[in-house]
Amino acid sequence: MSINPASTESYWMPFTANRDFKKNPRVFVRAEGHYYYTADGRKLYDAFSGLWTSGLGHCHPKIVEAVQKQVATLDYSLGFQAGSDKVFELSDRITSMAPEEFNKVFFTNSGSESADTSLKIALAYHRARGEGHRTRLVGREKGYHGVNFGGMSVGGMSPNRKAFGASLLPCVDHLPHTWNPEHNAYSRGQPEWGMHLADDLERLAALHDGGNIAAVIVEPVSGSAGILPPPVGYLERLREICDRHGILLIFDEVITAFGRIGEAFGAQRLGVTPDIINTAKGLTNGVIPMGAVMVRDEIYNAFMQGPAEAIELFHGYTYSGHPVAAAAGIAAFDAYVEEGTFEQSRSLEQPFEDALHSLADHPKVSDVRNFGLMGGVDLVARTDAPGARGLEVHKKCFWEENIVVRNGGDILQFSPFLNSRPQDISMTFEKVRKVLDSID
Ligand code: PXG
Repeated sequence: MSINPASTESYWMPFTANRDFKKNPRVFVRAEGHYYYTADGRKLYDAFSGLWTSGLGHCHPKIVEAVQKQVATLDYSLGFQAGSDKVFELSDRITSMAPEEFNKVFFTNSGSESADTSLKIALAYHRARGEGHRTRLVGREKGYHGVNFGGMSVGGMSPNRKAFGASLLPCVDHLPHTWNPEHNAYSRGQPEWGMHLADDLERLAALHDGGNIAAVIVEPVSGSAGILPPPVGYLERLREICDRHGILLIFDEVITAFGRIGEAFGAQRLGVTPDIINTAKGLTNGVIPMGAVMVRDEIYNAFMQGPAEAIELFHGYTYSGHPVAAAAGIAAFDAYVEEGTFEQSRSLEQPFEDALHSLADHPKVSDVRNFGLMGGVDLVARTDAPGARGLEVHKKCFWEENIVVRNGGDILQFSPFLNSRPQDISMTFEKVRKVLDSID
């Protein structure tokens, strides 16, 4: 078994308080099912299922076997002007579960790459149809679409943007976010209030002449910003406005796809069909990095013109459709279907909602929100130390309660396994309450 690293100094950790972390590193050496293990033999319950990634649990035997077999059979395959058998198979598996208009998939390696790929496809699609003047992109405040330049520009989480302000894409607008504690605090599921906020897109269409906007990108349920479910009627309204002005609607389903909200895709659960769907994370159950962008047939078809020997889209990654990732994806899909994972996820929604909202009366809690198996708990921030209380909860949960709870600043995020045991869901919130009681 590996041991704790002798030094943690050389590694510049992502989205981490490096100096604080390195004083007392939290390092995993193994995972199995719903648990992580540390080098000193501690076993921790994972209340975040990886990073929204691993809904089936860690080291799922079928996925492990498929990856082991694939890496020894075809470790890498040229992906440009050639492809592996596995990527074609995975592509069919994804489209077979998608809304019926979606029959084409472009592979990436992450959610960030899916975001930038979708924006590029939207711009190039309009150009291919002779509407190259559609150059504007619309995101939303509090939106998260990864960390590359496109996704960062349409994203709306200010800490992720502020150091790079001068280099953000031009021609980007943001819709207002939908969280307003005066009107929709402590909502269970979709809040009743807030549909009208979608009308801001109509305002932007008037401002820019609707004909100049290429696409709007939103997470059907905002994740990173703290779980903001769409108000009732909001996504429908966005869809209507997009249709009226010929704007493409992109759903960033990096979190919401593959059972997290009880269906293969959030679009199906929420009953609104976009034009492009971005995925990653659960596509391979987090085992191998991979993302996928699905488009409606008419988008793909718009590119299929000119000489058949000409490349239609000058975009792609060395690892697009990597065979080992594709094998992991196929095995994940097998498991989702054979184990009835999406139905199981749905059956856990009510116990999860009840357990999550049991924290609502805690004096250190200022809001609680949920949709599907996504939950957010806002903590009251300490004066002059925003984020400190959230990080302390994460650390105390890790060291004292043996559970992994994610904090984004002072917001605690919960992403239970899609096949959780109900008693582990209750245990999670009992432990979090205990930690909240024990800190200032
Ligand atoms: N879009 C969405 C909706 C995401 O949630 C990305 C894009 C970027 O994916 P990659 O694979 O490039 O990281 C994400 C990622 C959190 C948290 O605490 C969530 C993400 C990343 C970091 C933190 O909720 N999601």
